[in-house]
Amino acid sequence: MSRLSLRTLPRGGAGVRVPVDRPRRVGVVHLGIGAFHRAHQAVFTEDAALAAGEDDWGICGITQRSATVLDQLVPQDFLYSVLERGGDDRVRVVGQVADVLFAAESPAQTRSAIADPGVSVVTLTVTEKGYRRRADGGLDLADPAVAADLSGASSTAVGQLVRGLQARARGDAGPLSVLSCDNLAGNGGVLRRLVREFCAALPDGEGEAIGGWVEEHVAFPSSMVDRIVPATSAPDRALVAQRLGVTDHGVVVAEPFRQWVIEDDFAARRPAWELAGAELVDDVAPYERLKLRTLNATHSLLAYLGALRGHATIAEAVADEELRGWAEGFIREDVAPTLAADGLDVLAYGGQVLDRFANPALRHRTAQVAMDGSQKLPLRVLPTVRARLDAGATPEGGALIVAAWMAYVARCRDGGAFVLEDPLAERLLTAVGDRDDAAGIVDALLGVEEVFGADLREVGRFRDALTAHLRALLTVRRGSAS
Ligand code: CS2
Repeated sequence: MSRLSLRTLPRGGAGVRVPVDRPRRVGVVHLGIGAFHRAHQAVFTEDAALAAGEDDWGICGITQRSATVLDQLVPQDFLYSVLERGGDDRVRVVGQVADVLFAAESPAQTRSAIADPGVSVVTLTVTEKGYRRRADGGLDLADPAVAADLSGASSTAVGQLVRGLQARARGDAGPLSVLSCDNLAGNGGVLRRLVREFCAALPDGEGEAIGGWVEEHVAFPSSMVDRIVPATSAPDRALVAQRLGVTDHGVVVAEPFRQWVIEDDFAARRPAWELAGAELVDDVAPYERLKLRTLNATHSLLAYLGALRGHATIAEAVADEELRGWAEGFIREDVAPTLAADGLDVLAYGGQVLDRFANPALRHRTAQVAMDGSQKLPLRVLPTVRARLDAGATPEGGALIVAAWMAYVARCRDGGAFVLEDPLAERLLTAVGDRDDAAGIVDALLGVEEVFGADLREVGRFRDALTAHLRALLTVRRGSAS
């Protein structure tokens, strides 16, 4: 079977959609062109460009970690398909990506892409850990990759961005909007702060000039993104090949649902994303809070508790009635009261989220969502925990999620099929050591300030709730092992 490309592009057919027109020029640079971007912002951008009749919103994708995306997309003229799983499994070929660069191999081209006067938007999906923040939210200048970028390397997203902005300032290429699409509350403000701190840390006064230019020319709108995009599997590729009649090495899988809420604060032209269903609003914060604290937190609950119970996928975990009950209890008892002031219907939203998780065709692995817990819990679970504690309540559901993560870390220490994929893995496993009592494990992990700050370990009520949940989780395991 031949491979997907402009030459072999099929004409479409039942349940297949192919690009009508391809962009003539690049208008967006995207840092972190993984599966999520390709199934989310790229689709919105293609729909927006088609609806507005604009052909200058091609995407230049930058890959940070490996050249895999290049191997997938270059031989295919950057075409790839999105397989929408659930119901009738639709295939859509997306043609909005116009170029892909591997930053480590092409730092100069990466800078030129950001400095191109035709580009007016840079978007990012580099995951929580890609921001290289300290626990207090500032740029981690002690991180070796950040330090290397400050002296001229180009391996972190913030480093690539600032080097590109310097080139843009030199070339007087005009204002730019930088739009973070990662699951961080206030992601625009977070990124602005990191860029400022990177500029300030540049040697020899270099930073002052670029810092000033950024303040005047760059906007950092926040945004909330939502679409479940699990890792692609061999059966997904086979299904696409069968539908298209050509093979596609770049297939991404997604649920039918997609949402994008964007703060309407741009410094220059942007794609007409509202024509593709995006919501442009004055304040994204309530949407971000709702999604992070409900969807993402419950995802983590199902990932850790599900994995501990031997459920391979989120759909299996949410079909486990006890786990679904705990997820509902967490949303009702902990999340809803905390978000009451936002005036959104948390319970209805939570119900829809759990129904989306139940989509059996997605096969989203619990181990995938369980990754990087040290980076995710502080953003999606601990704000709820702190808010409940401040209100004088004990967040039982929040404590259950944290305890499940702790049990998962301990389980990874014990080996077998469990592997701790986390930038702090070594630190966490060393902290746990060979402890196997609940109080000892809670004590050791609560002491990891990068995750829990210095406050939570002092709250007796929280520590007690954690210990009780962890004890129950460890007992079940011992029971089921014997
Ligand atoms: C998930 C998210 O992997 C995870 O941690 O919670 O990637 C989730 O699927 C997306 O945020 C959905 O929009």
